[in-house]
Amino acid sequence: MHNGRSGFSWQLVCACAVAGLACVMLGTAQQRPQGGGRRKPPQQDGIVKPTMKDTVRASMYADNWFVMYINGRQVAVDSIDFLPHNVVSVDVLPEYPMTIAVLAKDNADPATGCEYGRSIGDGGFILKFGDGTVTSASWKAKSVMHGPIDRNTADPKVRTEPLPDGWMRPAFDDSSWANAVEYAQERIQPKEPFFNHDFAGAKWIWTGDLDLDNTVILRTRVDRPGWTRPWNTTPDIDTDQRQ
Ligand SMILES: [Ca+2]
Ligand SMILES: [Ca+2]
Repeated sequence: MHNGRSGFSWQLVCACAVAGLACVMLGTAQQRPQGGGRRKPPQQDGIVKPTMKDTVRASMYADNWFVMYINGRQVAVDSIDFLPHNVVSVDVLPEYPMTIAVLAKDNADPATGCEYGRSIGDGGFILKFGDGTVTSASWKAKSVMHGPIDRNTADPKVRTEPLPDGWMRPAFDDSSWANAVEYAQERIQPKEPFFNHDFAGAKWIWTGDLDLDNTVILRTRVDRPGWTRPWNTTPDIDTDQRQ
């Protein structure tokens, strides 16, 4: 009978569930330290370490790729260089004043500045941090690769210049750079991942030529007057070293 087989199955399920629960409880009792309380990890006297409460979430979207430095250190790189368009979202540990420096690239052939053969593509970058930092025209922007010059796709040529020494470092003087230019979202036409993240209040930025400036560097400094580090430890590691 259908009902009889169903009842047998439920008995079996219940028996297994009870046995499983007993095993879990036994395991938990064995792992719990004696005395019942949770033990604190050993900690050196006077040392205060940063915690996840000190971090903020950083979200970035680039058309088409970017690498980001905070206070001179590389902290994020777009994991997908071309397509599909994606949002990179990471935890960062801000220290103020905080210099954010971004190198962003449109999808462009280094030899011609074109994409898909002889087409001209456009760029765009947007960022928002959990501390309220957003991209805007207050950022500085500079192009280091431009083309095709005069939009001449029949005989495409590019203009490049070397990255300035130390362009990502806090002490770098960007006062001669132009301000970034804000672009309307309709002009950028971001793809779906953008709408699944919080970019409220952030502006799309680039240099003054969204089409022909294909590699750009962007900088800003975030000040928090009166801010002091809640922690007193400093890193011993040097992440620039690979040994
Ligand atoms: Ca372009
Ligand atoms: Ca593009």
